[in-house]
Amino acid sequence: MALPLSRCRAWNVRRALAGGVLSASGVFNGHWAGLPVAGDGGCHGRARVQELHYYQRIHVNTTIHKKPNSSWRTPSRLVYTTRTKCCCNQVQSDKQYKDPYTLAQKDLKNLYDEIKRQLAVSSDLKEICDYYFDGKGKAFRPMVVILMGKACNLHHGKSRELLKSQHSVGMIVEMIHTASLVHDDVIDGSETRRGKITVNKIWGERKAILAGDFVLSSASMALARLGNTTVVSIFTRAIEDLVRGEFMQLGSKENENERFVHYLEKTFKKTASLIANSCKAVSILGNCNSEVQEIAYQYGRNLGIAFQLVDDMLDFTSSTNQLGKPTAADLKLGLATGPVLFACQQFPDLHALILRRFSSDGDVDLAWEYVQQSDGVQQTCYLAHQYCQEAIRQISMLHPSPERDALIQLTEIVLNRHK
Ligand code: GRG
Repeated sequence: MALPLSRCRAWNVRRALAGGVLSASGVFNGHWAGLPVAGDGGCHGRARVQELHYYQRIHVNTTIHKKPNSSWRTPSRLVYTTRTKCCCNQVQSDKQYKDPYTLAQKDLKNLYDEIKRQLAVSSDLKEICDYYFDGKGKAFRPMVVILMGKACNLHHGKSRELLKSQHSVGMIVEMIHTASLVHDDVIDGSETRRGKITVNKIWGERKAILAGDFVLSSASMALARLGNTTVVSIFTRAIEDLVRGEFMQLGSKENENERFVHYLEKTFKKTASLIANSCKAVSILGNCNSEVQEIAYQYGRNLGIAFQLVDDMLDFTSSTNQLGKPTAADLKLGLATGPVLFACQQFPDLHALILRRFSSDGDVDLAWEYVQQSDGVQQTCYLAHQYCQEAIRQISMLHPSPERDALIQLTEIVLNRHK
């Protein structure tokens, strides 16, 4: 019998909540990392009152699609209209949501050249370090940082132009991210990344580790040059979280509920912390008050968790060509991500496979089949939707601006991305 999808989703997420899995009071490192909760969405407007309407069409219809394919998420869209009202309640303008990449393009243009200048060394170390800064990455993190910097500047009535220090944060975040990818590929023994052969496969593991270290140290120098100790400590925390998140990924939990908490905490540390903290850093550099700093942080945190949940979904729904890396990679590494954890609620036989990290013959194929037969992918997508909605709620507290609207638009791009 086909269950109504919305009810089925709600049941699973609610069941997780009842088991303490997604507790709103679950605090990780001082930051709540549970399911987003709805709030009052307070308005920071002075002369103008801003209204945001959004609604959700989660799925074409409400029955489970047993075999999701890569296009099933396409109709899943958040649709928004923003109306700006004067205090006399007259609508002043309807804002068109801008494409985030177009809006950030000017500031993104020379990013990779500047990074290469930062990595000022001769010898083959330079060649290895430059390898991924070829302009082929999505530059997702710098784009978020650039848009956030401008949205924060405008919120405080300053020029929309990005400060030099804020621009440097865009560069620093991409360098730290790339250094972590180089190390990650060594840990996982990966052979391809961004459609290219990995650094470890071309130059060997020892040189890859050293190149990652070098990129990280160059990023640290650029950070020190900003001369802001608060921003330095924010990034130190983000780097610590990256390492802790990666370390957490090496372990797991026996208990089903603890496993989900562990997964979300790992997701925050490994992916969302860097995005959240770099959003906070640009708000600090723009002299924003603590309230706006928190909005920037929370937007980045929620968007970052959603980004990783979608990444985990793509491992089951995308093709190797689309991703630039093999699919089912997580299962092959022994990792139980969102789709598997949700599938385990429907197919408890998965529990044993998760515990032995899919190490027996046929485990990977069997787990893959369970996930395809379950609604684990849809559940993960639904959870990503929830985090995106919270990201929207947070960023909507800033004054309307094209950059703020682009950050809202970005949540949809995150949910619908295919690579
Ligand atoms: C800080 C050097 C250093 C190491 C930290 C290895 C490690 C320890 C952390 C790994 C963290 C890691 C690999 C996170 C992956 C996050 C993620 C989803 C990456 C994919 O991001 P995309 O899709 O990739 O933005 P592109 O290739 O487009 O940049």
